[in-house]
Amino acid sequence: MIDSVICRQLGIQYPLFQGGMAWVADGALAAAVSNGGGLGIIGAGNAPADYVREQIAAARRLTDKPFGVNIMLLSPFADEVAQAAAQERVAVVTTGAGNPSKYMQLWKQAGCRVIPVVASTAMAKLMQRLGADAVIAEGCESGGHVGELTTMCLVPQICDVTDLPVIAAGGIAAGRGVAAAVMLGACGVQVGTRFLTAYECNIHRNYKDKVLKAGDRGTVVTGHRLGHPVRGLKTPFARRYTAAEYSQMPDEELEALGAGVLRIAVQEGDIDKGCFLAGQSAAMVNKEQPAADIIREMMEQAEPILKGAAQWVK
Ligand code: TUI
Repeated sequence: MIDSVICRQLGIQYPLFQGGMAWVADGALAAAVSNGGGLGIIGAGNAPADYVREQIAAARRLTDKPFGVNIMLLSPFADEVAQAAAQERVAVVTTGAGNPSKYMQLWKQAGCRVIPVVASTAMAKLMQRLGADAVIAEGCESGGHVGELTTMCLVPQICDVTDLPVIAAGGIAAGRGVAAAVMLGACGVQVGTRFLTAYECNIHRNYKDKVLKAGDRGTVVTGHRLGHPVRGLKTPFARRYTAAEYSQMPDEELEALGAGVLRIAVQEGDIDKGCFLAGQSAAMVNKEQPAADIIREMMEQAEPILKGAAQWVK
Protein backbone atom coordinates (compact mmCIF):
# COMPACT_ATOMS: atom_id res chain seq x y z
CA MET A 1 0.00 0.00 0.00
CA ILE A 2 2.73 2.41 0.94
CA ASP A 3 4.34 1.99 -2.49
CA SER A 4 1.08 2.53 -4.34
CA VAL A 5 0.56 3.34 -8.02
CA ILE A 6 -0.90 6.73 -7.01
CA CYS A 7 2.32 7.59 -5.14
CA ARG A 8 4.41 6.96 -8.23
CA GLN A 9 1.94 8.84 -10.43
CA LEU A 10 1.89 11.96 -8.24
CA GLY A 11 5.35 11.82 -6.67
CA ILE A 12 4.06 11.58 -3.09
CA GLN A 13 5.32 9.37 -0.24
CA TYR A 14 2.03 8.04 1.18
CA PRO A 15 -1.22 7.29 -0.73
CA LEU A 16 -3.25 9.58 1.52
CA PHE A 17 -5.13 12.65 0.27
CA GLN A 18 -6.55 15.33 2.57
CA GLY A 19 -10.11 16.18 1.49
CA GLY A 20 -10.51 19.65 -0.04
CA MET A 21 -12.96 20.87 2.59
CA ALA A 22 -14.70 24.17 1.79
CA TRP A 23 -13.64 27.09 4.08
CA VAL A 24 -11.46 24.62 6.02
CA ALA A 25 -8.72 23.35 3.72
CA ASP A 26 -6.56 26.44 3.12
CA GLY A 27 -3.01 26.70 1.81
CA ALA A 28 -1.54 26.15 5.28
CA LEU A 29 -3.34 22.85 5.87
CA ALA A 30 -2.66 21.61 2.34
CA ALA A 31 1.06 22.44 2.66
CA ALA A 32 1.29 20.70 6.06
CA VAL A 33 -0.23 17.53 4.61
CA SER A 34 2.02 17.60 1.55
CA ASN A 35 5.07 18.20 3.75
CA GLY A 36 3.94 15.17 5.77
CA GLY A 37 4.13 12.99 2.67
CA GLY A 38 0.44 12.95 1.70
CA LEU A 39 -1.39 15.05 -0.86
CA GLY A 40 -2.71 18.31 0.58
CA ILE A 41 -5.71 19.78 -1.22
CA ILE A 42 -6.99 23.37 -1.07
CA GLY A 43 -10.79 23.54 -0.94
CA ALA A 44 -12.22 26.19 -3.27
CA GLY A 45 -15.75 25.69 -1.96
CA ASN A 46 -17.90 28.68 -2.87
CA ALA A 47 -14.97 31.12 -2.93
CA PRO A 48 -13.95 33.29 -5.93
CA ALA A 49 -10.77 32.68 -7.96
CA ASP A 50 -8.80 35.42 -6.12
CA TYR A 51 -9.15 33.56 -2.82
CA VAL A 52 -8.00 30.33 -4.45
CA ARG A 53 -4.99 32.04 -6.05
CA GLU A 54 -4.01 33.45 -2.63
CA GLN A 55 -4.20 30.00 -1.06
CA ILE A 56 -2.14 28.48 -3.88
CA ALA A 57 0.51 31.17 -3.33
CA ALA A 58 0.44 30.52 0.44
CA ALA A 59 0.89 26.78 -0.09
CA ARG A 60 3.77 27.38 -2.51
CA ARG A 61 5.52 29.49 0.12
CA LEU A 62 5.20 26.63 2.63
CA THR A 63 6.03 23.58 0.54
CA ASP A 64 7.83 22.49 -2.59
CA LYS A 65 5.85 19.24 -2.67
CA PRO A 66 2.86 18.65 -4.98
CA PHE A 67 -0.59 19.65 -3.75
CA GLY A 68 -4.07 19.90 -5.22
CA VAL A 69 -7.08 22.18 -5.53
CA ASN A 70 -10.65 20.91 -5.15
CA ILE A 71 -13.22 22.55 -7.41
CA MET A 72 -16.71 22.43 -5.90
CA LEU A 73 -18.89 22.25 -9.00
CA LEU A 74 -22.00 23.74 -7.39
CA SER A 75 -20.11 26.97 -6.72
CA PRO A 76 -21.20 30.11 -8.60
CA PHE A 77 -17.45 30.69 -9.16
CA ALA A 78 -16.70 27.19 -10.52
CA ASP A 79 -15.82 28.52 -14.02
CA GLU A 80 -13.32 31.13 -12.86
CA VAL A 81 -11.77 28.81 -10.27
CA ALA A 82 -11.41 26.10 -12.94
CA GLN A 83 -9.55 28.61 -15.14
CA ALA A 84 -7.35 29.74 -12.23
CA ALA A 85 -6.34 26.15 -11.41
CA ALA A 86 -5.28 25.67 -15.04
CA GLN A 87 -3.38 28.99 -15.23
CA GLU A 88 -1.60 28.24 -11.96
CA ARG A 89 -0.78 24.75 -13.27
CA VAL A 90 -1.56 23.10 -9.95
CA ALA A 91 -0.24 19.54 -9.77
CA VAL A 92 -3.64 17.97 -9.06
CA VAL A 93 -7.24 19.07 -9.58
CA THR A 94 -9.97 17.19 -7.73
CA THR A 95 -13.67 17.90 -8.20
CA GLY A 96 -16.77 17.40 -6.08
CA ALA A 97 -20.54 17.63 -6.12
CA GLY A 98 -21.07 17.25 -9.85
CA ASN A 99 -19.89 16.37 -13.33
CA PRO A 100 -16.59 18.07 -14.38
CA SER A 101 -16.68 16.95 -18.06
CA LYS A 102 -16.61 20.45 -19.54
CA TYR A 103 -13.33 21.35 -17.78
CA MET A 104 -11.39 18.12 -18.36
CA GLN A 105 -9.62 19.26 -21.53
CA LEU A 106 -8.67 22.62 -20.00
CA TRP A 107 -6.99 20.96 -17.02
CA LYS A 108 -5.34 18.18 -19.03
CA GLN A 109 -3.88 20.71 -21.50
CA ALA A 110 -2.47 22.70 -18.57
CA GLY A 111 -0.68 19.54 -17.39
CA CYS A 112 -2.77 19.05 -14.25
CA ARG A 113 -3.57 15.54 -12.99
CA VAL A 114 -7.37 15.34 -12.78
CA ILE A 115 -8.95 13.20 -10.08
CA PRO A 116 -12.74 13.64 -9.80
CA VAL A 117 -14.90 12.45 -6.93
CA VAL A 118 -17.42 9.97 -8.32
CA ALA A 119 -20.52 8.74 -6.55
CA SER A 120 -21.66 6.24 -9.21
CA THR A 121 -20.24 3.67 -11.64
CA ALA A 122 -21.61 5.65 -14.63
CA MET A 123 -19.62 8.72 -13.60
CA ALA A 124 -16.46 6.62 -13.09
CA LYS A 125 -16.73 5.19 -16.61
CA LEU A 126 -17.32 8.65 -18.09
CA MET A 127 -14.32 10.10 -16.25
CA GLN A 128 -12.06 7.30 -17.52
CA ARG A 129 -13.23 7.96 -21.08
CA LEU A 130 -12.50 11.69 -20.73
CA GLY A 131 -8.94 11.11 -19.53
CA ALA A 132 -9.09 11.33 -15.73
CA ASP A 133 -5.88 10.16 -14.05
CA ALA A 134 -7.65 8.46 -11.12
CA VAL A 135 -11.00 8.69 -9.34
CA ILE A 136 -12.03 9.20 -5.73
CA ALA A 137 -14.91 6.92 -4.68
CA GLU A 138 -16.55 8.75 -1.79
CA GLY A 139 -19.19 6.98 0.27
CA CYS A 140 -21.95 8.76 2.16
CA GLU A 141 -20.21 8.34 5.53
CA SER A 142 -18.24 11.43 4.54
CA GLY A 143 -18.90 14.96 5.67
CA GLY A 144 -20.32 17.65 3.42
CA HIS A 145 -22.06 16.88 0.14
CA VAL A 146 -22.92 13.17 0.00
CA GLY A 147 -23.99 10.67 -2.64
CA GLU A 148 -26.25 7.70 -1.91
CA LEU A 149 -23.91 4.72 -1.64
CA THR A 150 -21.76 3.71 1.30
CA THR A 151 -18.00 3.37 0.99
CA MET A 152 -18.34 -0.40 1.51
CA CYS A 153 -20.60 -0.75 -1.56
CA LEU A 154 -19.27 2.06 -3.75
CA VAL A 155 -15.52 1.35 -3.74
CA PRO A 156 -15.59 -2.27 -5.02
CA GLN A 157 -18.14 -1.41 -7.69
CA ILE A 158 -16.05 1.52 -8.93
CA CYS A 159 -12.96 -0.72 -8.95
CA ASP A 160 -14.86 -3.23 -11.11
CA VAL A 161 -15.74 -0.72 -13.84
CA THR A 162 -12.47 1.19 -14.21
CA ASP A 163 -8.77 0.52 -14.77
CA LEU A 164 -7.93 3.85 -13.14
CA PRO A 165 -6.41 4.02 -9.66
CA VAL A 166 -9.26 4.31 -7.13
CA ILE A 167 -8.94 6.38 -3.96
CA ALA A 168 -11.46 5.44 -1.25
CA ALA A 169 -13.11 8.14 0.85
CA GLY A 170 -15.87 8.37 3.44
CA GLY A 171 -15.56 7.04 6.99
CA ILE A 172 -11.78 6.59 6.95
CA ALA A 173 -10.08 8.14 9.97
CA ALA A 174 -7.67 5.47 11.22
CA GLY A 175 -5.39 2.67 10.02
CA ARG A 176 -8.18 0.08 10.07
CA GLY A 177 -10.08 2.16 7.53
CA VAL A 178 -7.00 2.41 5.32
CA ALA A 179 -6.57 -1.37 5.41
CA ALA A 180 -10.27 -1.89 4.70
CA ALA A 181 -10.03 0.42 1.68
CA VAL A 182 -7.23 -1.76 0.27
CA MET A 183 -9.35 -4.88 0.82
CA LEU A 184 -12.10 -3.21 -1.25
CA GLY A 185 -9.68 -2.62 -4.13
CA ALA A 186 -8.52 0.95 -3.52
CA CYS A 187 -4.88 2.01 -3.89
CA GLY A 188 -5.19 5.03 -1.61
CA VAL A 189 -7.50 6.95 0.71
CA GLN A 190 -8.85 10.45 1.13
CA VAL A 191 -9.35 11.67 4.68
CA GLY A 192 -11.28 14.79 5.64
CA THR A 193 -12.81 14.77 9.10
CA ARG A 194 -9.67 13.64 10.93
CA PHE A 195 -7.79 16.66 9.64
CA LEU A 196 -10.32 19.01 11.27
CA THR A 197 -8.36 18.61 14.49
CA ALA A 198 -4.89 18.86 12.92
CA TYR A 199 -2.70 21.55 14.51
CA GLU A 200 -2.41 23.28 11.14
CA CYS A 201 -6.18 23.35 10.55
CA ASN A 202 -7.27 26.96 11.04
CA ILE A 203 -10.91 26.44 12.03
CA HIS A 204 -12.49 27.96 15.15
CA ARG A 205 -11.75 26.30 18.52
CA ASN A 206 -15.47 25.52 18.98
CA TYR A 207 -15.51 23.52 15.72
CA LYS A 208 -12.58 21.35 16.88
CA ASP A 209 -14.22 20.80 20.28
CA LYS A 210 -17.47 19.72 18.65
CA VAL A 211 -15.64 17.16 16.49
CA LEU A 212 -13.68 15.85 19.49
CA LYS A 213 -16.92 15.35 21.45
CA ALA A 214 -19.00 13.79 18.64
CA GLY A 215 -20.41 10.31 19.27
CA ASP A 216 -21.37 7.49 16.92
CA ARG A 217 -24.74 9.06 16.07
CA GLY A 218 -23.38 12.58 16.16
CA THR A 219 -23.98 13.49 12.49
CA VAL A 220 -27.08 13.92 10.34
CA VAL A 221 -27.78 14.47 6.63
CA THR A 222 -29.86 17.53 5.76
CA GLY A 223 -30.71 19.14 2.42
CA HIS A 224 -32.44 16.26 0.60
CA ARG A 225 -35.41 18.47 -0.27
CA LEU A 226 -33.32 20.91 -2.33
CA GLY A 227 -31.32 18.12 -3.96
CA HIS A 228 -27.98 18.74 -2.26
CA PRO A 229 -27.76 16.54 0.81
CA VAL A 230 -24.94 17.41 3.23
CA ARG A 231 -23.69 15.62 6.35
CA GLY A 232 -22.81 17.62 9.41
CA LEU A 233 -22.82 17.47 13.19
CA LYS A 234 -26.16 17.38 15.02
CA THR A 235 -26.32 20.96 16.26
CA PRO A 236 -29.15 23.42 16.94
CA PHE A 237 -28.82 24.64 13.32
CA ALA A 238 -29.10 21.11 11.90
CA ARG A 239 -32.22 20.48 14.02
CA ARG A 240 -33.85 23.75 12.92
CA TYR A 241 -32.99 23.06 9.27
CA THR A 242 -34.44 19.53 9.44
CA ALA A 243 -37.67 20.86 10.96
CA ALA A 244 -37.86 23.51 8.21
CA GLU A 245 -37.31 20.89 5.49
CA TYR A 246 -40.35 18.95 6.66
CA SER A 247 -42.47 22.08 7.08
CA GLN A 248 -44.42 24.02 4.45
CA MET A 249 -41.62 26.61 4.17
CA PRO A 250 -41.09 27.69 0.51
CA ASP A 251 -37.89 26.48 -1.16
CA GLU A 252 -36.46 30.02 -1.46
CA GLU A 253 -36.79 30.56 2.30
CA LEU A 254 -35.20 27.18 2.98
CA GLU A 255 -32.29 28.10 0.70
CA ALA A 256 -31.84 31.40 2.55
CA LEU A 257 -31.77 29.51 5.87
CA GLY A 258 -28.67 27.59 4.67
CA ALA A 259 -26.76 30.55 3.19
CA GLY A 260 -23.38 31.35 4.77
CA VAL A 261 -23.80 28.92 7.67
CA LEU A 262 -20.59 26.96 7.00
CA ARG A 263 -18.47 30.12 7.11
CA ILE A 264 -20.15 31.06 10.40
CA ALA A 265 -19.13 27.69 11.86
CA VAL A 266 -15.55 27.75 10.57
CA GLN A 267 -14.66 31.39 11.29
CA GLU A 268 -16.96 32.43 14.13
CA GLY A 269 -17.50 29.05 15.81
CA ASP A 270 -21.13 30.03 16.43
CA ILE A 271 -22.57 26.93 18.10
CA ASP A 272 -26.17 27.99 17.51
CA LYS A 273 -26.12 29.44 13.99
CA GLY A 274 -23.24 27.57 12.33
CA CYS A 275 -23.37 24.45 10.15
CA PHE A 276 -20.54 22.17 11.30
CA LEU A 277 -19.86 19.78 8.41
CA ALA A 278 -18.23 16.51 9.46
CA GLY A 279 -18.34 12.84 8.54
CA GLN A 280 -19.46 9.86 10.60
CA SER A 281 -15.81 9.25 11.47
CA ALA A 282 -15.94 12.30 13.79
CA ALA A 283 -16.74 9.76 16.52
CA MET A 284 -13.28 8.23 15.95
CA VAL A 285 -11.43 11.55 16.13
CA ASN A 286 -10.35 12.10 19.72
CA LYS A 287 -7.06 13.96 19.68
CA GLU A 288 -5.25 16.90 18.15
CA GLN A 289 -1.96 16.35 16.32
CA PRO A 290 0.24 17.78 13.60
CA ALA A 291 -1.00 16.74 10.14
CA ALA A 292 2.21 14.80 9.50
CA ASP A 293 1.58 12.66 12.62
CA ILE A 294 -1.96 11.85 11.46
CA ILE A 295 -0.61 10.52 8.16
CA ARG A 296 2.25 8.56 9.73
CA GLU A 297 0.02 7.08 12.44
CA MET A 298 -2.66 5.94 9.98
CA MET A 299 -0.10 4.35 7.69
CA GLU A 300 1.75 2.64 10.56
CA GLN A 301 -1.53 1.21 11.87
CA ALA A 302 -2.57 -0.09 8.45
CA GLU A 303 0.70 -1.86 7.64
CA PRO A 304 0.56 -4.81 10.09
CA ILE A 305 -3.15 -5.33 9.39
CA LEU A 306 -2.44 -5.58 5.66
CA LYS A 307 0.52 -7.92 6.23
CA GLY A 308 -1.60 -10.19 8.42
CA ALA A 309 -4.51 -10.13 6.01
CA ALA A 310 -2.27 -11.08 3.12
CA GLN A 311 -1.35 -14.31 4.95
CA TRP A 312 -4.91 -14.94 6.00
CA VAL A 313 -6.54 -14.35 2.64
CA LYS A 314 -3.70 -15.99 0.65
O1 TUI B 1 -18.16 17.74 -2.71
C1 TUI B 1 -18.06 17.05 -1.73
N1 TUI B 1 -18.27 17.51 -0.48
C2 TUI B 1 -18.67 18.80 -0.18
S1 TUI B 1 -18.96 20.05 -1.27
C3 TUI B 1 -19.39 21.06 -0.03
S2 TUI B 1 -19.89 22.71 -0.25
C4 TUI B 1 -21.56 22.59 -0.53
N2 TUI B 1 -22.27 23.69 -0.24
C5 TUI B 1 -23.59 23.69 -0.46
C6 TUI B 1 -24.26 22.61 -0.97
C7 TUI B 1 -23.56 21.49 -1.25
C8 TUI B 1 -22.18 21.48 -1.03
C9 TUI B 1 -19.26 20.42 1.15
N3 TUI B 1 -18.85 19.17 1.04
N4 TUI B 1 -17.71 15.74 -1.83
C10 TUI B 1 -17.48 15.13 -3.09
C11 TUI B 1 -18.69 14.48 -3.62
N5 TUI B 1 -19.05 14.57 -4.85
N6 TUI B 1 -19.55 13.71 -2.95
C12 TUI B 1 -20.49 13.30 -3.83
C13 TUI B 1 -20.16 13.85 -5.04
C14 TUI B 1 -20.78 13.71 -6.32
C15 TUI B 1 -22.16 13.67 -6.46
C16 TUI B 1 -22.73 13.58 -7.72
C17 TUI B 1 -19.98 13.69 -7.47
C18 TUI B 1 -20.54 13.59 -8.72
C19 TUI B 1 -21.91 13.55 -8.82
O2 TUI B 1 -22.41 13.46 -10.08
C20 TUI B 1 -23.63 14.09 -10.33
C21 TUI B 1 -24.00 13.86 -11.75
O3 TUI B 1 -24.05 14.84 -12.49
O4 TUI B 1 -24.23 12.69 -12.08
